[in-house]
Amino acid sequence: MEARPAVDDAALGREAWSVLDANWTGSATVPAPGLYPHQWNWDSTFVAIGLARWDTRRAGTELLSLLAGQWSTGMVPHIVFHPSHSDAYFPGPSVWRSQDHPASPNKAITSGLTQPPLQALALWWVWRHAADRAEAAALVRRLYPMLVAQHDYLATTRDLGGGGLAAIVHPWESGMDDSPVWDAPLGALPAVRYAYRGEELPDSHQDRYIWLALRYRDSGYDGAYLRDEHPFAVEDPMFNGIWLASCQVLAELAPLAGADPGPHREAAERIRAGVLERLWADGVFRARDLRSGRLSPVCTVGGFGPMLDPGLSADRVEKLVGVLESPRFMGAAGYPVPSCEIRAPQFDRSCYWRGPSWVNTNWLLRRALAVHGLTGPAGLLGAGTLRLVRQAGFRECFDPFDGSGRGSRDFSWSAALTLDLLA
Ligand code: 9WN
Repeated sequence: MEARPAVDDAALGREAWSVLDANWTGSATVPAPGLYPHQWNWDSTFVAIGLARWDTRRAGTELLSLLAGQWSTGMVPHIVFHPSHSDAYFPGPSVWRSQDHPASPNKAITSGLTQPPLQALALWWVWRHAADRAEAAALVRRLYPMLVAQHDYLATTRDLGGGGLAAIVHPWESGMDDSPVWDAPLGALPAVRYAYRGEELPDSHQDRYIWLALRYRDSGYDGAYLRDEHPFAVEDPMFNGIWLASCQVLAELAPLAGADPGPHREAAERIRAGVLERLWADGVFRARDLRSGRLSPVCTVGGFGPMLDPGLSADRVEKLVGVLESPRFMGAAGYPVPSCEIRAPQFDRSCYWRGPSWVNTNWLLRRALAVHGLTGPAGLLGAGTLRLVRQAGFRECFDPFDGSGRGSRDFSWSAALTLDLLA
């Protein structure tokens, strides 16, 4: 593995700030230089979490610039495009055509999909840790109605299964693009091939990603189409676990905005009932494919998402922690937390969401453990994550056995969440 000279906490913190400053556009932080030149939804939100203790204003600007891309339906897009780099990432604005849709914002060009609804949790994190309390309270008042609209959108347009959960309609919406969880639903789609490549190549998942995005776009980003026709609809435990945690903190924030916390508590109860009834099987949470009715046979880091819920019962938490600490995940890895269970045939230590460890999911799991008072395991997870970035730098993801870096360098959420872990 690549070795770096040992860095102490102060030097690591300085390096993290310089990555964040280099990736800052003036109103948002791009995920990484080059490969991802636009604002991504959960990337930006993790950056706001990392900034929360240090710079209230910048964390707020990050969230506000993302929410400037919110559609009038309440949907918060997975990408807000930087206008001057529009051709630098495929699929770009010409594929999504957001400007042609009446619900899209006037002043931002966006994708038509969303990503995990982490914004309320980030806002709460900012409010809880803010050095500048007045600034944080003003931010809460400003963002609260936008987050209510986002949650209403999920509870209505995205409850495609009728069981109180939000369905994702594209793997990109999970944030875990190539997770083996999507293999079965993607495999059930017709074979497609795209002329955009200008050459005859075998059908790939990438073709199916584009095909799904175009079908949804060509429906006019229509909710009834999603319910009745769209061939990809999955209830994902991480997406819904994040939503549940966001509902709970929105209940805490509501009084600051002069609003009633009751509806957020009720929403959290509905989602909790939904994940338990629909996604719990064999001692873990699994994604439900609404089109086939099947639960995913493969267990991934996403299956721990509902542990972010402080209301999850102690016996379920115990079972989940048992799986997390077993050789299926952390027990056989040198570094936390493999994105796919190690014993699964699909596990691949070097391929994005099919095996490598990620700083953002480590942060979420550390938070989930802390929420349940498991400070010992939470501390170990935080320390293991810091070991990764100390040794390999702020990489996009890491080999879970030897800790070597994978994917992009100078990756923003790896840097930002390091600042939080160092606190
Ligand atoms: C598609 C930006 C994004 C992250 C996702 C990660 C990857 C995009 C891609 O990069 O997804 O949205 O091009 O593969 O999987 O989590 O938000 O960093």
